[in-house]
Amino acid sequence: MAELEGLEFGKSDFVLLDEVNMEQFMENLKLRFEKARIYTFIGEVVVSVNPYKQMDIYGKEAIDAYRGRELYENPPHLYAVADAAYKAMKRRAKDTCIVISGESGAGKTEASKYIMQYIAAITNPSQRAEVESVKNVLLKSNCVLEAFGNAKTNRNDNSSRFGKYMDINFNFNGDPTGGHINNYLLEKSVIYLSLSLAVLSALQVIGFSEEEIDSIYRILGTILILGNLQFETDSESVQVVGLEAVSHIAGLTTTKPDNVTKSLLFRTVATGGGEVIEKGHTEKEACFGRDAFAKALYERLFCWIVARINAVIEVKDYNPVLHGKNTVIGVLDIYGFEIFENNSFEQFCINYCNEKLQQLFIELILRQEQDEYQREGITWQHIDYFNNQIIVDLVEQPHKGIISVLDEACLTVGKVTDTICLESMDAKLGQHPHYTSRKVGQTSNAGMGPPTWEPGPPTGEYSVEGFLDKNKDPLFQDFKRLMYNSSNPVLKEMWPDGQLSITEVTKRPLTAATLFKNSIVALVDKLGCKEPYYVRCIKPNEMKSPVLFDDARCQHQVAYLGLLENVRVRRAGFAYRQPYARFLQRYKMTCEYTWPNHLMETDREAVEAIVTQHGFQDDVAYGHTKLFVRTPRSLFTLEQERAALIPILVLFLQKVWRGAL
Ligand code: AOV
Ligand code: MG
Repeated sequence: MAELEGLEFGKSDFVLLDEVNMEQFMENLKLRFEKARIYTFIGEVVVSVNPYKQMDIYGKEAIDAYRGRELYENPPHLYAVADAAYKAMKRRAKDTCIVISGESGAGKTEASKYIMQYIAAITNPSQRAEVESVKNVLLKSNCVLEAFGNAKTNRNDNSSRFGKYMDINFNFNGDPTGGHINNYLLEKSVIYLSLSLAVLSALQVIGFSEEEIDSIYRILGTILILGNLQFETDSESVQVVGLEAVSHIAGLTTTKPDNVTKSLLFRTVATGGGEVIEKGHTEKEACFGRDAFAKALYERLFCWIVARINAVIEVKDYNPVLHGKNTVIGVLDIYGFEIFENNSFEQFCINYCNEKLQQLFIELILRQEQDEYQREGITWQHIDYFNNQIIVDLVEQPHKGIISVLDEACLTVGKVTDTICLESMDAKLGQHPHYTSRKVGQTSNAGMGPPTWEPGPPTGEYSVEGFLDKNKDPLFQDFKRLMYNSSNPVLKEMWPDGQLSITEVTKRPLTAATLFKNSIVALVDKLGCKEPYYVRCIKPNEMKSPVLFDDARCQHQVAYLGLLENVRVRRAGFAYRQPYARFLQRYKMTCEYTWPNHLMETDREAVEAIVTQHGFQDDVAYGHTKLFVRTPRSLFTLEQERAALIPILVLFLQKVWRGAL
């Protein structure tokens, strides 16, 4: 618990509040924000409030202050968490992850960048060239992904429209040897973008070839032209307005103009009798096809870029026997919870993802903690918290969750409209305490989120208009084939499914919602088996103002992030725990009764001897199999003593060894 700063800056760890209640929590949070102390601990969790101004707390000097230090030795900072995760990885060979959460504009992406910079700065002290190049690619990849995947929204000028989970692999030296990026792309709304010189140079550093970069420009050009392409209906048939657009697209994608026109105006369909025919689009269908094509071009480009970066940073030739255990730190920066005036399928998915991550937080920090105390027979008062599993279930339960109803509607043959789909949701979910729906004018809305539970996450209201289309794969096979037949190998590589003939594609692909759900479930599994570190970001106001602390908005976030419960659990709990044998192994040298071996009946008694000799018996509890230590400070003393003893022991052992020779 950091106590290094004066109290005029508020308490640097919420665990130190006189009383744990919302009022005191908010008072402290506000005071610290006003005093430009944007970070505060809850034990090992960092709460961050977006300062909306440049802070002089990053950079080399600060990094040096945090490097290798214990969490409670310095004021709260992202660097402290990054260092804790790094130390756990290096000292205890643990896979760790840093999960950054908070709503849109709360500062997640900025935090993830500071964390990456910290890790880059503290590793590879010997400047080995191959490690430097891995670090370089990891850092540069961010710039590229942001250029392609961020956009201005109402809530954030630089909003991530994709989620990013980056694993960084480390060798036994603690130096990065590679990594892997998982992207959770969602909003395929095309960002018309022009590549800055910085992005171009980043692409080159990562190792994109001239041909690949040229192809990226060509695809972006194609997307731009598609955005302006119009159709007209004369007499019976639909035409493209202005033929130069078509030849332009054909030129950029190295395809034949006739084939471009054909894909824009017709679709190939297989009849019931197995016959393959070409069916002309209506003007509306042609527009729909064009937009789906542009979005798919963008999506495939993005995924291809990620795959390309992964190929560069993938750990190659790692031999665990030669190189020791390969450990991982994962950094998760995902799109934050967002509610706009009008919320659609994308918001629904984004918010579902955030519910899942909140669930993981509850699971790991709150529930596991309580369960463990119970298991170990340690007296402790149970803490109530809102478990959002019920909301997660509402979305993802097989057969009766929202996604399942949606999928069913998408698979139904015949005309199913968004409204009909909503009706079947009503039928299945009408009784659910967190589900309501209503009709507003022409469109229908389904609400998700607790109407009665206060405080709770914001109630999400989603317009079902467009849900079905967005959930289906809306791209006609003709476009895929067109791209697959391009003589540009880069483009062709992005469309392997274009080689399928129309009769081969009858198998229903998984829907967008199910694919998304599967990827988030896989993500949560991945995070769940690592030692988690959390950064909880709070957005102080809606104006992007550096001086405004909107009490109500902040309190709302504190509530739905479960921060108060987090403090309670932490306060009631113990910062550190270890099985007796492991504790003994590490610290037996610090006590005369346990070194080199103890003569007690049990390991537990031996551990008691160490604890008593160091005088922190009031700060611990003895579980069935583990020792629990309340404050890290006690442990710090032990660590220091151990560190001081090691060189002496080594010297001693060397002498013994030489003597034996
Ligand atoms: P987000 O990642 O949480 O939103 P960002 O990290 O993009 O939010 O932060 C939004 C903006 O807040 C940034 O562009 C900065 O102007 C400012 N900001 C955030 N953190 C800091 C900081 N530590 N110091 C200075 N300015 C900061 V979204 O991606 O929308 O969920 O999908
Ligand atoms: Mg972001």
